[in-house]
Amino acid sequence: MAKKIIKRSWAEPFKIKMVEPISMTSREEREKAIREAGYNTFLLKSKDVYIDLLTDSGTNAMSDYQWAGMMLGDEAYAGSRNFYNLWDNVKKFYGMPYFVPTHQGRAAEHLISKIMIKPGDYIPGNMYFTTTRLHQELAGATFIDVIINEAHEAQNTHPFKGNIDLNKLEALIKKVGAKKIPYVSMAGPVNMAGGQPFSMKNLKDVYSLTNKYGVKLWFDATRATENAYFIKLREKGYESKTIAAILKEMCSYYDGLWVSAKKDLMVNIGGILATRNKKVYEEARNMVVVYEGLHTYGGLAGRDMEAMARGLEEMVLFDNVKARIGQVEYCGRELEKYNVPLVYPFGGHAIFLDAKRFLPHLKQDLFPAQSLASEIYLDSGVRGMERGIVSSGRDPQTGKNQYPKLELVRLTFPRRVYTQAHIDVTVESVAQVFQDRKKIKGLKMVYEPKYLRFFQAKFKKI
Ligand code: P71
Repeated sequence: MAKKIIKRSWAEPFKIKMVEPISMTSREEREKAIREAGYNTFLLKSKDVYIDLLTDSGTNAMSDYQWAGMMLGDEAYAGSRNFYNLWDNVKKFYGMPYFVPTHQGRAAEHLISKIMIKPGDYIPGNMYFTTTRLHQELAGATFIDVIINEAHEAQNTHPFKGNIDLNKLEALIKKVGAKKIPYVSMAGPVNMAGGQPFSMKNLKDVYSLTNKYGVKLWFDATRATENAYFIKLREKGYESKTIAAILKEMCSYYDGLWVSAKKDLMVNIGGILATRNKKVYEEARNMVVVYEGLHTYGGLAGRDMEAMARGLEEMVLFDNVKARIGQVEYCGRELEKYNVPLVYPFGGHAIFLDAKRFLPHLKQDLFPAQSLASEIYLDSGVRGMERGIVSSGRDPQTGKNQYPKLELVRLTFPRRVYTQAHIDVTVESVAQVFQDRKKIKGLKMVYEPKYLRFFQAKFKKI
């Protein structure tokens, strides 16, 4: 008898020690909940959600090692020992000598934008992120997208869709002048592109180019270990390097970085601003006192900083990243079996449903991704997030709606939280909605806030 090839699965490198009950709701209850939430999944109460794939931000499960650290919180107003533990690990894992804690990522974005940007400046970046771009704009800059064109094509399977287009970047530098570009804002992986990484080669090239013109390079390192994992998997020469070594090499090309610790570090709250630039550090250390708190706590409790310090040690463990990205990929492969249109390649933190192809009968003005997210919730209580025309917002100059090429629903996976059975239930629900997609008629926006409208906008069914 011929020998069968036996598949060898990966599994999580941890087991469950504590559980949190979640609510199962009826279709009637969900109909009421989503109507009251104005068909915006951000406005749902968590008690009405079954499987919460809104975000991986602050929703992760901490380890027993992190929880033990929470008991060692030194809540001194000044000079908490947890701050120094965290600083040591920021140096160790990001290789940056200077560091200021903040309460979360956008607080670090706020500080760095205020410090570096003058009104009339330009900030090139590899696709926008909502909060990042807003802080850059509020500081007086115009954001310019210099990501490669492939990133805007949901179907394109380029392995590094987070790459910066060097020609676009150089053309901008030549057009507006290096003096008007305080820094290039580079994220990896790129959230809005579908969690797509950049390659080390591209980073090195961007570094050479910016160096040539004397432009600084800053890093949104919020999910940098996922970028490092993709480099290990996809880029020649990195196969046998550790995640920690790849991360350290990535960081070595940047002048500084900011992090929302609510992702990679697997904590519920926290942010990092770190740099090798002493002048920028001194300004940040001074400014953090105004907006966040003393520079040895930056809006955080001592216990939060200890959980972050320990999260830094865990985030670089290969098996952790592999299981995390493996779960995302599992979801994608299962959805493919039902021909659900997705963004390719699968990203690090989420599966992105391609709402334009899912609901081809809806114009973008009818908010296809917003409609799809609310229909999936209605079907099963699974909560995803719109990442399309609502998230993209209005052009700050003209006030007109921006029409992004990507009209997506993000199903985002908190780290170490959900089981494979939860993923199966999610997949079955999306497949059901896909089967019934012709019934979906779209939405009308009836309330629109000025900033980051996707958080609080309200809709009515057409
Ligand atoms: C995510 C979030 C949280 C979020 C933010 C805005 C709208 C919806 C959800 C936050 C990020 C991020 C990157 C790459 C900076 C921040 C801000 N992501 N950079 O994906 O992904 O960090 O939330 O800690 O302030 O759900 P912050």
